[in-house]
Amino acid sequence: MASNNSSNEVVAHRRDVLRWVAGAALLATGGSLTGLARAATKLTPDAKSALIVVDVQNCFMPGGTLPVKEGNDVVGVINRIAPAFENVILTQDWHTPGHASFASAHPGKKPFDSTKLSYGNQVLWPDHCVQGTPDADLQKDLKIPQAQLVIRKGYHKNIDSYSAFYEADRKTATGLSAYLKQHQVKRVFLTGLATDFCVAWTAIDARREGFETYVIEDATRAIDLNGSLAKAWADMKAKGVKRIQSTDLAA
Ligand code: VGL
Ligand code: ZN
Repeated sequence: MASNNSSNEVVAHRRDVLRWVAGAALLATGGSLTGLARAATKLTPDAKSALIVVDVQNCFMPGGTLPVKEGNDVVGVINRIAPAFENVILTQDWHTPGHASFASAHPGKKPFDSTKLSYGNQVLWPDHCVQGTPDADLQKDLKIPQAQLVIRKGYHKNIDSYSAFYEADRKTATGLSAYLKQHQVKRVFLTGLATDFCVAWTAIDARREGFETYVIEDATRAIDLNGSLAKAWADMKAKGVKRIQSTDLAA
């Protein structure tokens, strides 16, 4: 029957159109099916997710004592995504005067040299983020009123702590893992400074503690000392850390 035929044709045509749209979408993502899935599914932070904002402090801003290139650029990105998170943790690098990670505490050493401390190799930094100084304050434009915990680290004079979970002796826990677990957090999203030191070490320890771990790349900036950034991404990847962009979030 004519009417049947034409409606069959419409169905067939619609199917072709759908096939064409799927093909075009696949082409647009460079032929990658995972790209297609990524375009379709955004990550939605839930009650089991926490945003961790690492060391967004004056010391790491241009003009601070250990400036990270474009360090101030993370603030806007973090402010934009933070409202999507019910759980937000901030960290602060919080060193004693004369801290063991400071080159000034090691006669004959200069900033960015290395030395051996009791727990292993230590990069030596300019004096930075000293407890109670304006340099150690959180960057003033960071707007995350719901942040529930500020975790300070690096306050033991003879031990550094890049990670927000374990100090550099790899044994002394900060308590962050237990805190997150008691709040039923399963998934952490990392932002802040610096990608290749405090963010990377925190990400790798988050995996060690069993958290699903994402680093939001455009919400971080790196120091990149002797190839440290490429090495950090490779180490994070090897531990199952997922590298995403802020646009991958439904935020
Ligand atoms: C950091 C070097 C020294 C960081 C802290 O926040 O990545 N880097 N202290
Ligand atoms: Zn430090």
